[in-house]
Amino acid sequence: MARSRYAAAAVIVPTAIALASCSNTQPSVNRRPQSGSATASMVNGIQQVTVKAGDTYRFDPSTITVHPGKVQIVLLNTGSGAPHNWSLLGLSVTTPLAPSGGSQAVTFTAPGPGTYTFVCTIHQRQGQTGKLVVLPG
Ligand SMILES: [Cu+2]
Repeated sequence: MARSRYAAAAVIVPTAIALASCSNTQPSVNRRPQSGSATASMVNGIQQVTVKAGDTYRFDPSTITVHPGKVQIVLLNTGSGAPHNWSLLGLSVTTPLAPSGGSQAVTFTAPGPGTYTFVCTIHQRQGQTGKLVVLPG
């Protein structure tokens, strides 16, 4: 038992040093981890995913997997502060800003197979980003 705990600590220490070395240039909010992944579920023939965003400036889930076809993203703002939106970078797919406690949605046709970045356009610099994975076929 003690032996395995020691081994785990040895693995963690170099990571902590690496994170500390870049902390001078990044505000602490940027080091919050991304979390969660989801595969869209079919609702009335449209793949639907609900994404939460709150006061931590993170999307949950931050990785969304869809198949080709129509996709609807429903953004819930679970925070008590800033509004958020959900925007697929490089494509004209953006929800309106959802205020604290509110929700907004956008429906679009999935782009070709690949991995795309989505952001909150007003908190992108604070790391409010995620990945949309479009599967082939
Ligand atoms: Cu935001």
